[in-house]
Amino acid sequence: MIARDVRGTARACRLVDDRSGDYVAMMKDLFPHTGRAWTIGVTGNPGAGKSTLTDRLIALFRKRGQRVAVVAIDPTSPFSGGAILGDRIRMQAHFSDPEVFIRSLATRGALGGLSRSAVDVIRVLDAWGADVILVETVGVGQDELEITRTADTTLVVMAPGLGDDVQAIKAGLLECADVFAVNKADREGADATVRDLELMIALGGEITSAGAHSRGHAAGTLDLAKQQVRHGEGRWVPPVMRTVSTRNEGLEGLVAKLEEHRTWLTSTEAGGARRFERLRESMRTQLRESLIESALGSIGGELEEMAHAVARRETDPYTAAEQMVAHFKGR
Ligand SMILES: Nc1nc2c(ncn2[C@@H]2O[C@H](COP(=O)(O)OP(=O)(O)OP(=O)(O)O)[C@@H](O)[C@H]2O)c(=O)[nH]1
Ligand SMILES: [Mg+2]
Repeated sequence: MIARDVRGTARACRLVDDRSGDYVAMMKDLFPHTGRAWTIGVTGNPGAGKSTLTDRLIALFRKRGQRVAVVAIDPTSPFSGGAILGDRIRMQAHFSDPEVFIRSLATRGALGGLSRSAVDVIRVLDAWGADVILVETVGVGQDELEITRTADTTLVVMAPGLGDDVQAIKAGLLECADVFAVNKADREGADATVRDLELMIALGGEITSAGAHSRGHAAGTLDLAKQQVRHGEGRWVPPVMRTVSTRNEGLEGLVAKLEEHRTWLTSTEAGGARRFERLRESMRTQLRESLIESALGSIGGELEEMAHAVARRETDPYTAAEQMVAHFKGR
């Protein structure tokens, strides 16, 4: 894989999927070879045009001579059954390009679930030598939000006429957004979506950056709020870009903004702090999963017994959990 072998890399991805054999040992070995890739999360409502946009982004990055990896997450949600097939069709042109690696990940019931697999696969592709890793997720569900939080740069794709537009995207997703693309800008309602988003960003920024003293009086004008945000602690203000990915319009401008964000991440104190925060967060997730795994392994049948005891009302779930933790610690 480190020799940039595609088949080896695919095999490594499967090891991650199965979490079998020497998976952890492999992850340890390859970690020193990671840290070079730029991870861009592409998220947003079902059908907003994420895959079409991703396909265009692949083409743009390839034109610049960069190696590109794509991780398409299939949430197997009621919204996008068959998403993988659709994604594959939309990115078809790149499948024969040896400098492009496309990998799909399905939601699994496995412990640690999707987000851990995604983080690991991203590391594998980083070690493979990807310059850019595009991670497509539908912006619904906790798992997906978590994945979005692991990206260096998060692109939120919106489309006009998808119901309540701005209201439809989750607050958590809004917090994650570094750049917005109002895709399908050829459709009616794009202007309104752009306006709503800009207002929302300005208000959100004002509330968090100006803090307590601005509470209590009505929000200022859009421009005023924007100015306050821009001057606050080197904060990044998510730009709102228009794209028509089916016609390849607005993509160069979008990439320019994504790159601006990358520069912000790597060259400012606030960006560095955010990168560190993300790393710490991913380690916390890893720790939580490792703890649960080893606790369940060590407790064994006790969980089952405790559940029966709780069902018979001999004890309560709180005491049961405390006892199990005590036993686990004592081992
Ligand atoms: N009019 C118009 N249609 C677009 C544009 N971008 C994508 N589409 C169409 O919108 C549909 C959905 O596009 P996808 O790229 O599959 O959207 P997605 O967000 O990946 O969808 P899921 O993965 O299922 O959530 C397709 O039929 C695209 O051809 C655009 O800019 N304008
Ligand atoms: Mg898609």
